[in-house]
Amino acid sequence: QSYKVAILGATGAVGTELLELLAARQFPLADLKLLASPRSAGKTLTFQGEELPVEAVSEDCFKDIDIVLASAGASTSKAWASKAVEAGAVVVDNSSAFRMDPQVPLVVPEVNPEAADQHQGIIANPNCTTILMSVAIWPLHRVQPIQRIVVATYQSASGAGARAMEEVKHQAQAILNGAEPQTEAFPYPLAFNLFPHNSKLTEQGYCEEEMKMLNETRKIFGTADLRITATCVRVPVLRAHSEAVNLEFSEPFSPQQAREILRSAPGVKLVEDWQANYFPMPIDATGEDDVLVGRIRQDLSHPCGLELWLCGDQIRKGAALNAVQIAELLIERNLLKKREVATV
Ligand code: A2P
Ligand code: 11C
Repeated sequence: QSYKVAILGATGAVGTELLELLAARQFPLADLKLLASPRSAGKTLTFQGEELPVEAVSEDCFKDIDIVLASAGASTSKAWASKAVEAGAVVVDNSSAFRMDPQVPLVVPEVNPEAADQHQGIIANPNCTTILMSVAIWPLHRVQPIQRIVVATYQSASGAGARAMEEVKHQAQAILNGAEPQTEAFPYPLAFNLFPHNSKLTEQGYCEEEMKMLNETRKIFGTADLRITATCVRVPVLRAHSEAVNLEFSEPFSPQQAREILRSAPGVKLVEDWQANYFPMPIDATGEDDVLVGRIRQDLSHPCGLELWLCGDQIRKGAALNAVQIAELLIERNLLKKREVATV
């Protein structure tokens, strides 16, 4: 069996990666439709050596589509997801539009694949920082429930899209040429700089990105009372996010045991060379499927505390790969609507 797939936001950073992953993973495609804004209508994108046209998203473009992989921002998803569902598709949505909707499963396949079974047409892909942290800490949480998480993130430009990645390169060039860096996608120059995450601030003093980590992790883990605090920071890295994670358990959790668990955990690669002081770095995580985890150590300030450091490709596991894995899960678990299944 093969399936008709549409990518909404095909021209973006995540959309481009979705195209690569569908090809690399030999996703069973009957047809692939590329959708973006009217600005991109008439463009073409290469898929498996073939030039495919990009269409502007429209009322009738979801007809006969089985799966929509949406990565065009929350407002675009809010405008089009229900239309795609009405047309009979299942939408895997990478935006924040529906993540906290109780009717919408929020899925990291290594953590809560069974949540997908309850879908009603839309499945949400979590925020990138949340996906990366969840993959790394869930295997520990299963052995001994985590009581509290304190996390600081070091987030790359890619989280703000393809334009932002170009902007940081131009800024670096401008600075090296002695010129003023220009800002458009970001509020401040990012090259040779960093700033607290540029999402909207809430009344409690946390920014939206930080609140996403709190709320989404709780929903994915199914633990409404898990205590989490986060500080999210944008750093001048192109496309992999890093996170310093402090975990508190109710009993001591030895670093050695954590290492053993993570060595065989799905989606995780243990990267530690203590002699060489070599641990996960965003350049090593770039283009990788796995979340790189290392620098696992006892928290000296708390007998039941554990410290770890992780890096993961924001565009890949943080977005596109997780979405494709969800689509694969829909097929494996027979969760596409019957009438939508296309035959070759
Ligand atoms: P377009 O290239 O036509 O603007 P990124 O996250 O890298 O910035 O990419 C965003 C993606 O979302 C792009 O593919 C972009 O298409 C698409 N997009 C943005 N706004 C809309 C919209 N109103 N309708 C459809 N697609 C949109
Ligand atoms: C960032 N995580 O790195 C954000 C981008 O809710 O999907 C993605 C925001 C989201 O800036």
